[in-house]
Amino acid sequence: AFNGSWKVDRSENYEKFMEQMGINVMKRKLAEHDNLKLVIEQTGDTFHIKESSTFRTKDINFTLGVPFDYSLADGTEVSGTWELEGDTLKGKFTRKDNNKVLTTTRALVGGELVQSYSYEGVDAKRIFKKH
Ligand code: MYR
Repeated sequence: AFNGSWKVDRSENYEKFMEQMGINVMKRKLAEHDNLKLVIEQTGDTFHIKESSTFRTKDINFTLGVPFDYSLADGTEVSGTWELEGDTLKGKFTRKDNNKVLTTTRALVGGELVQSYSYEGVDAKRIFKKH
């Protein structure tokens, strides 16, 4: 059900979240208009995601419950796992530079893909539309 091509439509509190992540103001301004697009292809427990934005394009492959490494668009490296709980994907990732945890979820809400992010007490959302 996550399958498809998703384009970010709007964000909530994302600027504050990035600030909490330690991203400088210039990068935050750019990141607010990153035109993030995710092409998600799920086959059983395995996901292939093509991420593209004004920053980069990236191919991501992971299997539910199996840890993997990922680098954020600003270069921050994390390692963690996605799991499926009911219809919600739940991700828990640990930053390699400071060992702090970033949690994230993906869920379909009214035909939109809602991704939530949480880091050190600050929550944000990005909402994607199918296209
Ligand atoms: C994926 O499934 O797309 C790859 C794994 C995602 C890991 C967590 C993503 C958090 C992204 C936060 C961006 C914040 C910029 C500071």
